[in-house]
Amino acid sequence: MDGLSDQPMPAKFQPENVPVDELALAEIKSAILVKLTLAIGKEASFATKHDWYKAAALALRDRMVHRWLMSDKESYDAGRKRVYYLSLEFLIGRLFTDALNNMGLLPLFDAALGDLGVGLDELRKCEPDAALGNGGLGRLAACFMESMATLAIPAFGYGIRYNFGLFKQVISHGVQQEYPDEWLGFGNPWELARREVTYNVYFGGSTETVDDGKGRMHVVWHPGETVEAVAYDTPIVGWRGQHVNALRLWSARAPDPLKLDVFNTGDYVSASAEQARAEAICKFLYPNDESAAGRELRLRQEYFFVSASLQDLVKRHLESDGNLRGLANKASVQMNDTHPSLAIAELMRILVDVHNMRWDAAWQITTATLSYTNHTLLPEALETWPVELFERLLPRHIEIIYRINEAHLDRADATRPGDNGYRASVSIIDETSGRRVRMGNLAFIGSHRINGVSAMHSELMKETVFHDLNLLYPGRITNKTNGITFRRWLMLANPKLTDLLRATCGEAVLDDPTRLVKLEAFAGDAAFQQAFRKVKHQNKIALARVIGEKLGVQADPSALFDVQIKRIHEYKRQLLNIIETVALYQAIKDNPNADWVPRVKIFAGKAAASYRYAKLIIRLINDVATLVNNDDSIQGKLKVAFLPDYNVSLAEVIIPAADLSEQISTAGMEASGTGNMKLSLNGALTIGTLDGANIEIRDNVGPENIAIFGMTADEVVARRNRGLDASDVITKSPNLGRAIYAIESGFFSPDEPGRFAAIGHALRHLDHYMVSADFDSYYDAQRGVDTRWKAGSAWSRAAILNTARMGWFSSDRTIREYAEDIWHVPVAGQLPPTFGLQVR
Ligand code: B1N
Repeated sequence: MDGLSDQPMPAKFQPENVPVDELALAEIKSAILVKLTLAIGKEASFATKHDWYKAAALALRDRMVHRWLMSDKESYDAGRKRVYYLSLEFLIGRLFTDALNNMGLLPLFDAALGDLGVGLDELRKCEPDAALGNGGLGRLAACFMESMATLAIPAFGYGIRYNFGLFKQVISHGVQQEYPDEWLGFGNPWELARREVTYNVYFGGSTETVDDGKGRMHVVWHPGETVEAVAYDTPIVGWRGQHVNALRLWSARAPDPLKLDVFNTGDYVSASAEQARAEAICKFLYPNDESAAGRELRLRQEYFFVSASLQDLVKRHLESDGNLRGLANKASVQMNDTHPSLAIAELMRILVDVHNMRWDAAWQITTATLSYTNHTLLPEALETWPVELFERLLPRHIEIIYRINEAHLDRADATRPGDNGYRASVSIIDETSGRRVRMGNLAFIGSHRINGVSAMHSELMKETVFHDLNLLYPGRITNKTNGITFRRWLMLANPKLTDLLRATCGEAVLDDPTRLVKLEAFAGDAAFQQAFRKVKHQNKIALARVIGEKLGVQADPSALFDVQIKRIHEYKRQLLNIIETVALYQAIKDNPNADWVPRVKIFAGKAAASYRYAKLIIRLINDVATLVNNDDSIQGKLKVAFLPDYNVSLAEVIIPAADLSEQISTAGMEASGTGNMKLSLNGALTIGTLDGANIEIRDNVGPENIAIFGMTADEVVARRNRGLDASDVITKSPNLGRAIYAIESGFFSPDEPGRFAAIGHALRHLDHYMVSADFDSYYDAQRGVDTRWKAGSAWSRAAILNTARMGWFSSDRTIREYAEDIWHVPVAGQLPPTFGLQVR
């Protein structure tokens, strides 16, 4: 790459460079000081950074709450339809600068805090990440919340207020260790406890059929256990602060938290046993990503939040509309994967058992109200529950599910009389190994729309998991390709690039990302390329500092930063990446004075605590790192960094600094991916397979600006069907053979030579994820990347074109599509002209 000029960069990101208004500044300073004194109870001279953060957050929250109440009143007065996004995961990260930015208050708070002698950036770091999610599915829910507020859709997010979020990852001698994430330890300034918004959620017991005296039979549920759900609301403000929605998270408590009579006998543990049992429901987030938890507590979590959320929305509807017949016109419920799919049975129970509605009418309302997003085709992630567990925990719901299934199977029989195979495959009950409830089939049958999350994934849904159901209910499956919020993943994460984009595309690019295409005209411009490279370089210096601090590894910011950041999973193939690293290391050692492109291989991601093979892959990456980083003979041309405890905040530092984005899943297995979008938007080139949204990224950025390699999804299926031994490809590939041999023979683990024997065995004999089979194609694609990197200007051009052509991947676009095709709600711009606050 050619030299970087020293021309000064624009200062910190300031929306529209508004000059700071002195009066407003004084008001903010005083608001922060008032919070510090009256809400925190501290004098400025004794306040810690954390006290200042909380005071500033509370001052900001006040300003959000005003808009929130106005948004609420407006939606209520206009009788607008509401969207309810039900999700067991919301991977939010930090909210402070996100909310400041959307409220247009970033410059003002920055100045105010500066005057008060505390730096905004220091305070920002005091906020713990809200990690109420595992990965892409949870982060998508957070991006969607922000986009729904931006588009002024009256919406609630519903989920669980876990006391412990996703575990903290510590790497000790290369090994992942998990520690509890006490994110609420110092309180949470964003949330408002709504003790008055409490619902009873019931479990267990039995059902009874009674005559209602008017000749109709009626089922009564006599539950065995009651848990209370208490609401905690977090305001989510949209871009430009026009609209604020609530993220409503439920906390569990026992109706009788302390049995005083038992306590008085001296049995203190039994006295609060009920409370402990209730609280277990919201104790922690299941740390599994793409695998069904299968535990009773998980089913309790699912029913708990579904029941509380539906009771809440039904109550809201009744308060304004009086009866439930028009529910589907006023409420749309989106189920984020099958985790909330009990909503189908629960809404039927509420309509039929509680509100005496006729079954058919209730069913029509239920399917018109609910819709379901599928996020994975992996068999291990498709939820099923033993019928026996259902009978014990949710005796009424299993009856309802049977009745739904009866009508559904009648329909199947009518279309394919006598076809028992078809009947068995579409049934909600799986009878193949014990009787189990298939939540995916339940979710499908109870929804008017079922969507996949990328074009390819939605097509595969029709061909695989939902093939037979799609025949029975044609037209229900639709695609909604994922998106990301540009406010967080461009403006906040990459203020320097944002400034450059504003200067080049105009201020309007902040409101309309399709204007990024204006960059195309500058893609070949030497001066612009230099400015673009300078931004990237500065971001790389910042990341190199983090790598140095956390790992003691020196990363040269002028090297190619090659990034793979995501959950550790076999199908995501971090193993392919690290084997290529080993092969490259061996090639450099063979010929250390050749013209190698210096690379830093950066990895980050967590493995589920129980996923042993994924943890072994982490160990391998770290063992390879130790050896490679300390081998002077390669003259620093290759470095390997595994950054611990990957989370939203770390992603915000890594993504703007990436040159190369690794999106290398086995084709057909990654439903969409969203990290791929964040990296490309920030000017990284993608090396990737034809999988998930990579295909649509290629279609947008152009095939010449992305490095595609490997087998297609069809070829993967074909090869699997032929049998899985990989010896054919290994024999043909000396690079691969040598790399595998080094790993399995203990070259990277001399203290325990057999440590990676299982990996060697899997690569040679099973290769289910096609790591061996795709290796040569990947290795060649990487050498193509090297060649392009050496031609500096061509690289910059491709990077600029990536940024220029990613506008379509804004989650605002995704949410517009949901609003139009699934929810049938208007969005900002389609609302009556009187709508909206006059903010500026
Ligand atoms: O959902 C993301 C996609 O971009 C990813 O490709 C996909 O892998 C991810 C069970 C999951 N699918 N399934 C899960 C998470 C937790 C759990 O308990 C499954 N996550 C995805 C957003 O669409």
